[in-house]
Amino acid sequence: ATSNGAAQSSELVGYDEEQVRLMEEVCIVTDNDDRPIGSASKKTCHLMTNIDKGLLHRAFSVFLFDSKNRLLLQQRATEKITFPDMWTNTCCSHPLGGVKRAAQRKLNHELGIKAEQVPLDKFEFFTRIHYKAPSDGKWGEHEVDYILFIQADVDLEPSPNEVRDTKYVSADELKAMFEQPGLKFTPWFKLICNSMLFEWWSHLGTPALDKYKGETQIRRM
Ligand code: DMA
Ligand code: MN
Repeated sequence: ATSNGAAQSSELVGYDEEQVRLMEEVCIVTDNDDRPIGSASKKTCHLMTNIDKGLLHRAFSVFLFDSKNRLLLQQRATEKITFPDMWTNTCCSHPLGGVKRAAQRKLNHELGIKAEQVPLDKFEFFTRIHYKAPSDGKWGEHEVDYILFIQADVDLEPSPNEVRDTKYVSADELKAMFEQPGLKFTPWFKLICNSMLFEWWSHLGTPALDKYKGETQIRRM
């Protein structure tokens, strides 16, 4: 017997207990222009039956670069209910308050990075992307995703329940990974890679990057 509300629902039978528990977290439900219109559980927000009716929620994606301009990738744990085992950007989740504070908290939760190594004022907001992507038929994503960069050298202690592997890559090394058969990437990471990422990355640490920051328009992808 369990008192866990999410665990009792048939959709979540057979999944990792901790990941099932996290499906009870709350997400901000928004309209197409990212205006909050309510809240719903992570489970509700990620069921394709609800996404197909238009349910949309707010998310964030962190891209962490080290001082050598290498991007930190993670491979999602096999235990993840959505997009398991796929390679993706450093860290993603759903904010309840400020996205930078949520990013700092999730970098610690997923990767064991101490808050003092990723201070809030080091995060740079670039833009928001609105995208929809199925995971396995039952589950999927439909988000307005805040894209954040941070450049910092950090110590990693990944949480095995969240992260299967990590890897620092240069832009060329990432492009080579895309050619490797058998590696799978999350849809939102591919969307960002196929649009803005490599251009922004090429300007990392230079004033030329500034013009890309703080975009007000939501990019529809
Ligand atoms: C959700 O990420 C956010 C995006 C941008 C896909 P996630 O599935 O890793 O969220 P969580 O870590 O909360 O499970
Ligand atoms: Mn989501």
